[in-house]
Amino acid sequence: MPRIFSGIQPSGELHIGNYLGAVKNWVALQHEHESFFCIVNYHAITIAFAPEDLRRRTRDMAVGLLASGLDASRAAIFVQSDVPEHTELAWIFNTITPLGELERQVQFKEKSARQEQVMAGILNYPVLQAADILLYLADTVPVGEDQVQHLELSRVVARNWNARFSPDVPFFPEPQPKLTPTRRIPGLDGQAKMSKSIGNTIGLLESPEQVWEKLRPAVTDPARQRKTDAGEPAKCPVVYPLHRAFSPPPVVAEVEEKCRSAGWGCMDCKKALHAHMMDELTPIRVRAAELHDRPQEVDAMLHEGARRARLVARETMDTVRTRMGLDAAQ
Ligand code: AQP
Repeated sequence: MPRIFSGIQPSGELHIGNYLGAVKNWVALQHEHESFFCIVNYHAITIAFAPEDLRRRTRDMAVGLLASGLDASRAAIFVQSDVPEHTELAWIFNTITPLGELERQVQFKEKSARQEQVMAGILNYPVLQAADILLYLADTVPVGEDQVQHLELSRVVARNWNARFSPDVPFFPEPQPKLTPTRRIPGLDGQAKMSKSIGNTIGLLESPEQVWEKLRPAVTDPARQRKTDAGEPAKCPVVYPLHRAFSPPPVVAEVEEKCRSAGWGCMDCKKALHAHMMDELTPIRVRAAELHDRPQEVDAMLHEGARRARLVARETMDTVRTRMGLDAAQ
């Protein structure tokens, strides 16, 4: 079976952008791929955090992933710090990655601009990401659009290492992104992408009331000042894209027609969206509540995931150490 890897940071609550851009795809792909899904806590410590929060969020993330439909009997679901080979390979990759490649990463520029003092971890983040993926020799990485540039860097890393240490038959594959039709979910502000660290999110596990409180004031096409003003769905930055993600195609067609003819006001449109969102999200919320009450089961699943991941990770590192002459004492 072809192998896939993907990761998610426990840097905040799982939101519908993560779900639509990545996790929903993981659930679909786990059936036809040998799958490794990692809660990347070493990535999450590149921004400010409190240890107790990190511990809780890591468990909550596992619960959210399982409730979304990941199946621990098919996929290895694990925490990055339980597999030390990730940071070992990242160090090695740091030694073959030109600084300029890291400095031009858009996410580095954006995240470092939000911080007073920029730590090296923010710069080296995509090197660790390359190690995450290549440790499992994964050639396909289901991610949202924001990760495409980082994957380009993973290919550069794979190419550089192969050229130096495995020139005849490339050892590392060059991983390609696998995007969904909902590859970039906008945040509630209608400007930036939906993002945990910006706080413009709808949480995957929020109650119908909480979701409505967020949807109600969401920006729509500015041309629709009154209910009788006609609008253009393409200019509606949040509600229309979410309809496309959650509502069945006949409803999306109706939304388009009712917006252009002013047959619905924006509030009618939001109510319809809310109903379709909750149809999909309520069963996930119910499953998550059940899993929350069984923390030992979640922990056992994470341990088993790490055990399976380490079998592959150790094998990769054996080859890497041998090819690089890092095995003198063995
Ligand atoms: N708005 C989004 N639309 C589509 N996909 C998204 N992803 C994130 N935001 C969107 C995808 O979710 C996966 C996990 O993301 P992550 O948590 O590892 O990193 P991120 O992209 O940095 O997510 P956030 O929410 O923006 O977190 P912070 O604010 O902590 O950096 C990835 O596949 C990502 O593409």
